[in-house]
Amino acid sequence: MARHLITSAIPYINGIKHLGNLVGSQLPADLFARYQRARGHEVMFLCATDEHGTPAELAAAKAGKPVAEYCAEMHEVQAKIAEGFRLSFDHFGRSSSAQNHKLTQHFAGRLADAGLIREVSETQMYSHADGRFLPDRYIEGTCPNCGFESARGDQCDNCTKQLDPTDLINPYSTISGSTELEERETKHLYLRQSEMREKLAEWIDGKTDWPILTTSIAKKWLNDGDGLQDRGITRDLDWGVPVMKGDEPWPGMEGKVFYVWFDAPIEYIAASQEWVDAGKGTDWERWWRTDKGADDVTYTQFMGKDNVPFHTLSFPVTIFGSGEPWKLVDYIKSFNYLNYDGGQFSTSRGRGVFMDQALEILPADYWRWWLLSHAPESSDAEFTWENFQGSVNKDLADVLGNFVSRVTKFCRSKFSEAVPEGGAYGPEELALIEDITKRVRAYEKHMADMEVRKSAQELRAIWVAGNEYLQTVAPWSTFKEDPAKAAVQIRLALNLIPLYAVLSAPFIPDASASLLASMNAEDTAWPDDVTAALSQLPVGHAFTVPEVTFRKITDDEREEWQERFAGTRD
Ligand code: B3M
Ligand code: ZN
Repeated sequence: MARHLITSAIPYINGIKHLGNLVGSQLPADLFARYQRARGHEVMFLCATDEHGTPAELAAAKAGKPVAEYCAEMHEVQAKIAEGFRLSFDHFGRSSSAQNHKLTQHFAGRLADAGLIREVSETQMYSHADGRFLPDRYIEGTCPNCGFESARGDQCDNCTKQLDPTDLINPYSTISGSTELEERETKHLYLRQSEMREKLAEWIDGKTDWPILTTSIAKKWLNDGDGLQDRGITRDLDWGVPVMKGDEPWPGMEGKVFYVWFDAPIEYIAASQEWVDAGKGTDWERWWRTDKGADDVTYTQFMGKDNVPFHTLSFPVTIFGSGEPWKLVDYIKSFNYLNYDGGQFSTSRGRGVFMDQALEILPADYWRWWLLSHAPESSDAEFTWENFQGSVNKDLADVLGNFVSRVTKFCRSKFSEAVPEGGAYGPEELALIEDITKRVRAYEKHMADMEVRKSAQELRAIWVAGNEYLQTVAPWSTFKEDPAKAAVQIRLALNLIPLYAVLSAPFIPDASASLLASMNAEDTAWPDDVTAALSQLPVGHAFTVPEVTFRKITDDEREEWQERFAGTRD
C-alpha cells in the first residue's frame, strides 16, 4: 500500500469560482485522490481557502462586513459548493487559521536565521482617504508613454508599458477615487530567492517525468534574469499573518503582515494540522516530515499554469531554506486555461458558469464528466454549450445510461429482476472479456499517470465495448431461438454494470453509487481480475432496474443556458 499526499491550489476567498478554476486544480486532484483510494492506497487530500491579501479586504468592504466575518462566511459557502461537486477533501482548511499563522511565522523565523531574508526600505503610495498603502494595481492615472487615461500602476493596458505608480500622471486610488496620494517610506522583508538559484535548477532538472507545461514555466522563470529576483514577502495591510520571527516580535515590522503568496502554500501543511485539531486524525507529521515517516509519501500538487512559478520556485525556497526535513513535492500536475464560449470566463462581467450556478442546473456528475474529459492538459480548452450537450447526451445518456437501462429492463421483462441462469460463455463473451481486460489495464495506467483526458477516453471506450457487444449478440433476438444463450449474454451484461460503476466512480461518483445500489453490489472491489469481476453477480442475485442514470439536455435548455450565462453585468 502506497501513501499519497495530494493538494489542490487553494482558491481565493473573494467569490465563487468558475468552472475553469474548478477543472484547473480541485477537480483533477479529486479524480486522482478517488482513484488512489479505490486502489487501496492511503490518501491525504487537502485543500483550503486562500483568505489573505487586498482582494479579500476589498471584497469584505464591498459586502459591508468585517473581513474576518466575510472570510468565515465565504469559507462556508465554498466548502458547501465543494461538497456539492463531491470534492473528497480529507480537510478543507483556511489559510487564516491559527495553525497557519504559527507555521508561517515559524518558517519566516527559520529563513531569517538562515540569512535568507533581508530588509529593504522603499517608497510606496499611501492614500490618505483610504488610510492605507495601495498595491500598484489599485492606482490608476495617465500613462506617461501614450497618454491613456486609465493606466494601472503596474502596467498600461493600452501600450503595455510596464510602469511604476510614481510614473503615472494624475494618479488616483481605484478604491476611493481619491487623488490625495503620497509617496511614503516603508520597510519590507525580502526573501533572497536568488541565493537558491542553483539548488532550484538542480532540483527541477531532476524532474524529467514532470509535465512539460510545469517544467517549461519553471525553467523560464529560473533562467529569465527577472524570474528569480528577491521578492517582498511582507505588506502594509491589516488582514493577514502578522510579521513575527517565530514567536518573537520582528523589530521595525510592527503592524505589517506577510504577503498572501508567502503564507498560502504553507497552508497545505497547516491544513493537515487543522485536520488533527478537528479530530479527524491524529498524526500530521507522518505526511509532512521526512524524519517522522513521510519519506515514503508520494506528494502530488495540482494547479493552474499561473500558479506554477510560486510552487516551483518560491515555495521550494521556503522549504529548502528552512533547513528542516519537510516533505517536498514529488510531482506537479498543471493545467492550461478553460475558455468560455468564444472568450474568457469573467468574474466581473458574470460571463460563464460559476460553481454554484452549475449545480443549480444539473447534478455534479454531468459537469465532472464534461470538465474532466475536456481538461485543458496539452493546450487551452473551450466550453461551449453544444459540446457540453453533445458529450452529456452521447457519452453519459446514450452510451452508459442506455446500456444499463437496456440490460436491466430486458432482463426484467424476459426473466426477472435477478441474474438469470444460463450456460457457458461463447467466443463473443470471451472476446469482450479480453478486450475489457486490456482496456482496464490501460485505464489504470492513464489514471496513475494523471493523464486525465486519456483516462476519460479509455473509460468511455470501456462503456462503448459493452454497448457494441450488446448490439452484436442482440439478446432480444437470441431469446426467440435460444433463451438459455440469451441468459448467458444478459448475465455477462449485468455483470458489466458494477464493473462500470467501480471504474467510473472517480469521474461520476454519485451515478456510480446509485448503480451499485441498484445492483445490490455496494461492496464491489476494483477489478484486479476482470474475468473474476465479471462473474461477481451470481445466478439468482437480485437487482432493481435503476432510475434514469443520466437524462439528456434538450435544445431548449441549451439555448436558454447559453443566453443566461453570456454575461450581462458590467
Ligand atoms: N489562491 C490562486 C488561485 O486560486 C491562489 C492559489 C494559491 S495555491 C497556494 O488560482
Ligand atoms: Zn500607455
